Amino acid sequence: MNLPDFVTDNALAAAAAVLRDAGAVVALTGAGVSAESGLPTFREAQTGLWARYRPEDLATPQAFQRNPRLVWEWYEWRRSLVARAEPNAAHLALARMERLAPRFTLVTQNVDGLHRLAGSTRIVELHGDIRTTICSVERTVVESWAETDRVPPPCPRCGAPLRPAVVWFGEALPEGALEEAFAAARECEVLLVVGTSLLVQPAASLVPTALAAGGQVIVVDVQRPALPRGDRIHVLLGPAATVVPALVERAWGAQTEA
Ligand code: BV8
Repeated sequence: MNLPDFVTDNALAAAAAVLRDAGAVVALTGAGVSAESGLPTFREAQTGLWARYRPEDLATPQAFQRNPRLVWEWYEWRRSLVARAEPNAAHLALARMERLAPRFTLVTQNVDGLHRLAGSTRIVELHGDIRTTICSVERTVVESWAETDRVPPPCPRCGAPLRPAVVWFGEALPEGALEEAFAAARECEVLLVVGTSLLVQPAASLVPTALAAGGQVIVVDVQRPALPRGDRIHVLLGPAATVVPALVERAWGAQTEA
């Protein structure tokens, strides 16, 4: 597998050895793991009519309160991109890793559902799921609603505006998910960080949590995220869909999966 220029064979071999010897592995993914599935990352400038908006300004309860139609239409646009997206080789390699590592937890900040489509099962979704719609008041899932020219459509039960089942900035993460993610990070020998700028909290704190517990951190990204240097931090610079499969291949070769 031809590696990107920035990933030396030694760096890959060292990271693969750490991964193969680990009893418990946690993977933390961000928008970068879905970039090669054609989904724009959060920090990339958005395209077309959304170019003039910053995601952080739209993904908030205040934005929804102020302009529910604009926020709903932004999510409809993103849902249309997600509906056309397929898992890429990085998603598939992470699903294979779940079957090869003795203990594995995938913690994702993404809301696109591509890890599940790739076959991962032990998934902690920190920021929800863009494909699911909830009532903005009752917070219960709404599977379908009557045709209407009202945007956002009203909840069929209480009439409140519908919204996507994602965690907005300023909203609490799902209790159970947060606890499960931090417990896994405290117990893992290796935290594999793929495609996240580590700018969003509290997800980004999983990295210092794993390091404080004595774990090793392997980072796969096209640029080095904000991280201290240290001998327990391995950085593999390159696109996830190339580097993650190479890492799994190097660690476990053609070993059949459990
Ligand atoms: C909360 C869903 C409290 C919506 C998202 C300290 C502690 C606690 C909170 C805070 C804190 N400091 C600040 C906060 C507030 C805030 C926050 O973090 N703000 C930031 C902007 C500073 N956090 C919150 O509000 C959180 N809530 O803490 O609540 C609370 C408690 C009790 C009661 C009430 C409140 C909620 C945060 C969740 C926000 N929702 N998503 C939606 O999607 O619309 S987060 C959103 O941004 C995404 O889901 C994603 O998780 C995140 C973007 O991060 P990344 O995934 O990393 O994406 P990004 O574009 O940044 O980076 C892409 C990376 O990929 C880059 O590194 C790039 O180089 C790389 N890349 C690109 N291409 C490739 C690649 N890598 C590999 N291969 C490639 N091909």
